[in-house]
Amino acid sequence: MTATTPVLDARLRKALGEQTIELPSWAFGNSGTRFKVFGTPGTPRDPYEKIADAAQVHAFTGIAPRVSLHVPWDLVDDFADLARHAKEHGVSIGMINSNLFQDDAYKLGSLTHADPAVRRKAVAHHVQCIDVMRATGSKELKIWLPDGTNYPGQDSIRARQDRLAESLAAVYEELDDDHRMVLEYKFFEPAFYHTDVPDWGTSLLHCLALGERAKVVLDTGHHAPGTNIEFIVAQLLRQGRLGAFDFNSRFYADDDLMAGAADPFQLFRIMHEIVEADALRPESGVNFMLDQCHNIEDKIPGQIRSVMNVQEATAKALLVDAEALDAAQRAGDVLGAHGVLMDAYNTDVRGLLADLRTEQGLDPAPMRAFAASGYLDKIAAARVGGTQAGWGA
Ligand code: LRH
Ligand code: MN
Repeated sequence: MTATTPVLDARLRKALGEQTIELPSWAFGNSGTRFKVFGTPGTPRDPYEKIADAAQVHAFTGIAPRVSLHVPWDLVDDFADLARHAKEHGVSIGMINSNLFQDDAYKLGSLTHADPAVRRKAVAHHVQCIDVMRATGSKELKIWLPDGTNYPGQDSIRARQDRLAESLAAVYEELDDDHRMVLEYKFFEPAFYHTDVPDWGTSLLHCLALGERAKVVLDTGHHAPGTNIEFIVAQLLRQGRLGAFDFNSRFYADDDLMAGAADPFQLFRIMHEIVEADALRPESGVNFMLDQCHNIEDKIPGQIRSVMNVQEATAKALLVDAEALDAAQRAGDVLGAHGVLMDAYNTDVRGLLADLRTEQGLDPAPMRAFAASGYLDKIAAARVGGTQAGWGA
């Protein structure tokens, strides 16, 4: 196929126009590794400043209208006021993340702990998160468990699953009828022998046991190297149980680098499965979120770049000639079928997206426009004193 300049037709305009990507509040705070957490001039000191920075990403990309909060990192006295602040900045509150990985009580487990009192504490933490959902208008509770063991024999794998199922049911019970719960899996870390929700199958089994409003979160950094993530996407979509993505990228482990930076082809393959299953539509119920840490790069431009990477992968996936692909696949034309996909992947969509932004009244080049806005200098000058936000580990 000869390289042609893709046209922003009605189908693309609609699909790209209604795409939204949710941003993690914690990406705007300081983060790092066990070796070092670097501070940055202007880093937010509270959730209000985090949301103001997230709103910048939406202002320059037009597709990031929600901010996901993390409890207790984003605790405030008045969550309704925080939601009002978000609205004033043109965004809304998205998923509420619980935190079971920083409390001493959870050293040997939280929802899986052998001690019923510890499990009740962990369930109560989710009741607190559900109250935050009610106060902010959020409809989604996002749960990731660090729970696991470091040595064989340390605890009963089976008993922990039974305790987990019971605890999750107690949390699910607390949800309002219009609330959803999404359960995230991760194959290791901080536990190094077994993890209680290590893979999509385990998360799916617990979600099926809980009910219709429990779905799986797929964090792209939470798989063993070599895992075919788009296969998992296709399978979860077939079950109607893909609730959300935590997009990021990695070269080795849970590196939490910018989505599409380490492996743009993988992000494209994932979005191809989304488009092929017609799951890009907002009604599909799949929440596309970023879950990243900008340890050394500026955080707001890092989020803008990441949103653009997801948008570019989506535009390329929308350019796949579905008819030609289907025909080649049915004909067993291996190279033909592969070629159809690669033609879309190798298509430069930056011009098409620039046109879309211009039509939306946005600057066609968000990174350049944000840099020219002087916002980073403004916050560096204004945010002096206080404690910069971080993971507070
Ligand atoms: C766990 C995780 C989870 C969040 C945390 C910030 O690794 O991906 O989604 O709670 O990062
Ligand atoms: Mn995650």
